[in-house]
Amino acid sequence: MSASENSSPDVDVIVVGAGFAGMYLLHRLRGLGMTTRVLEAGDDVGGTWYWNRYPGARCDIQSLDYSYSFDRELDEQWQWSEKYAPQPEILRYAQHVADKHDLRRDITFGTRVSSATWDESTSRWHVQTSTGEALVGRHLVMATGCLSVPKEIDIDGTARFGGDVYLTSRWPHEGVDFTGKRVAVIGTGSSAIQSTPIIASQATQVTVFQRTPNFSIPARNGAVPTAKRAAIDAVGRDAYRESQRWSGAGVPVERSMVSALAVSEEERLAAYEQAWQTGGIVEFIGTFSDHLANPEANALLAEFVRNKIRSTVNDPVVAETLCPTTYPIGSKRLCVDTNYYETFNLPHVRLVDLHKHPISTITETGIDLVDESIEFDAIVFATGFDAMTGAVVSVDITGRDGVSLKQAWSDGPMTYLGLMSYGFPNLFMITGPGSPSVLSNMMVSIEQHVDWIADSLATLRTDGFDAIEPTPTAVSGWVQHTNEFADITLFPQANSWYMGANVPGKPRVFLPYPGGVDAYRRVCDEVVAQDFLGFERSGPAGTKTVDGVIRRLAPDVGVMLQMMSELNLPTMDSMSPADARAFSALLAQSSPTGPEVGEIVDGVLPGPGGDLAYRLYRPATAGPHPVVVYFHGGGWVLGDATSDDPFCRDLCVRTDAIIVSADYRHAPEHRFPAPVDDALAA
Ligand code: NA7
Repeated sequence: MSASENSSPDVDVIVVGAGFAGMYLLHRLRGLGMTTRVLEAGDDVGGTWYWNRYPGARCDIQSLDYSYSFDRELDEQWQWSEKYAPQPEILRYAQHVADKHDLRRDITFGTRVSSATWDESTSRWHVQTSTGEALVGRHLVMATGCLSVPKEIDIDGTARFGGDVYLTSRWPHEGVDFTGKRVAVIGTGSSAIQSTPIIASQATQVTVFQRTPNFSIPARNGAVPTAKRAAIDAVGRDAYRESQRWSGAGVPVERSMVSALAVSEEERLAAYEQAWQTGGIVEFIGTFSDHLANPEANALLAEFVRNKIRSTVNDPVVAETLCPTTYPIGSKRLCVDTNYYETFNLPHVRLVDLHKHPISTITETGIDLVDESIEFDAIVFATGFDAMTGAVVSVDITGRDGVSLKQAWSDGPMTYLGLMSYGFPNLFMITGPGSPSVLSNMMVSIEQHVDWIADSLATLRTDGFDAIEPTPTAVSGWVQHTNEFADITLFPQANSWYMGANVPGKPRVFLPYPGGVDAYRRVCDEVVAQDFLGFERSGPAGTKTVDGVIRRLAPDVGVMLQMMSELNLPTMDSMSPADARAFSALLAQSSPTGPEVGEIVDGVLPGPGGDLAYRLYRPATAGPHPVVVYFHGGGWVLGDATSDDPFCRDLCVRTDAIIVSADYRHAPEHRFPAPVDDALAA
């Protein structure tokens, strides 16, 4: 045994990043008696909220939700000044937590991790920092945030510009006063949407350079809503926090089970208007159940927002330019603003559509478009991030057999649960790709990941293991499940940073897990309950591999079964046929109506046991059309020729075929093979 094998590691856990994830992890690990070193590039805690100090920066999830739940005393004592707290207040909150829990003594600031190498012989991570320090740790946790590495500025001539250059995500700590300045804002994502109105309130001239318009809804910011506070008090803080954990997006809102297509236009618009007036991205997208899954439903919500833009912006050409039309609403993160669209009514604010007037170069004094030169004193780049994977692979991580994480992820991130990768034992990620992360209230997802990691490390120790790694089967199963889930949503239709599409050369893969915080939490809990399904653990107690795939069911089927289980109904097979039929008819009523077809004919056909009803759907196009005979699902017991009406309409329109939906005799009154005979007759 070599000397290094005998020696203890410097620490049990090395944590990269002292944002909300790294801070809570440090607190948890201390509670377990594990020695921990946190390395942080910034000079203080706060992560995202340390770096993103641009004017107007604030959270887009209400502060009562976007806050830690682990410290009940903190939760009760801390008073947010606004519904959506501004960046300085969120940073103060992070600093307060660091003070309260005396976190800074284990955090080394101003230190970037440059490389991390796994030593298989000793089961240790060797970490090298920008300050020349070398550290050895048993476990390594990347708490590096999802939006922390700015996207490289890829506009020609940027270095030549003689005026001031700012990056929203690296804003000067002393702030910037734009009074009397001519300012260019490049980009129209959330950072630009939050900062532009404030920049415009100071500057003499503001020009916003837009490549792709974004959907934004009003924040309706102000004091913390008394109704929300009262709702929390009514159920009690613990119960409220628990309901966050078991919600779809980490914000407890009632989940609509109604399709946007299943209600009248009047009812739909009233629901949209109410959500528009109250604000909240989760609530707005969630007004109906199918905005993120059904293009037709999505188009209705998108048009509602476009109409709001049209009625806000005075100049119709500017309004139309601000209207997103090339991707479904919600497939890029919905923005939340205060007076963004209104800002374009100010005489000194101008919008440049980069599709019509591309930038040819940045010059010493301004920006040259292909058809115009504009002079500026300052340029603000609000051009986004190398999201989700950027910060993880920016550290030169080398796993087993000298394979780098960058190589392992060259076709897209390969993770199990967004927590770990094969070939990189004892390396964890918090809110990594393949976990709900940016599709959720980050605080809820951070706490869940930290708790899972801390609890798992404690279990490993108790069980006599010191190394853990997912199996290749588990990783590929999870990646497949995540992709299949994304494919039943509209997310892949946008060129978003969710898809890695904003960074040239980055693989086009949907990065977060779209199944929801609640479903994901269930998965993580099940993995542990099934003796760490999908993991190999090793150490003094030997090696234990529990191989397998945690989710095999098609995601839409899984969602349906979950929804049904939440209704707490008796199972179908325990109902009488009459009750089961009534229930199935009730379910059918809540379906959207389906598209218009050319013609619908109801009729009867002669069957072996008497007449059988059918409904025929004829396409609106000129024939001849092929004919599809369709038998409704219903386990031979339920349904009739019209119970799958919306689906048959859809099938008719999409396949351009005549669909004949035929009835059959039901069991148990008519036993097998009666329905098969009926099918043959049809
Ligand atoms: P985003 O949402 O990625 O926005 C970046 C914006 O910058 C977006 O409008 C981009 O247009 C634009 N962009 C990027 N590169 C260029 C170039 N070269 N030329 C012109 N325009 C460019 O980042 P944010 O910081 O605003 O927000 C990130 C998240 O933080 C946000 O979703 C919230 O969750 C909080 P594109 O769309 O690529 O055409």
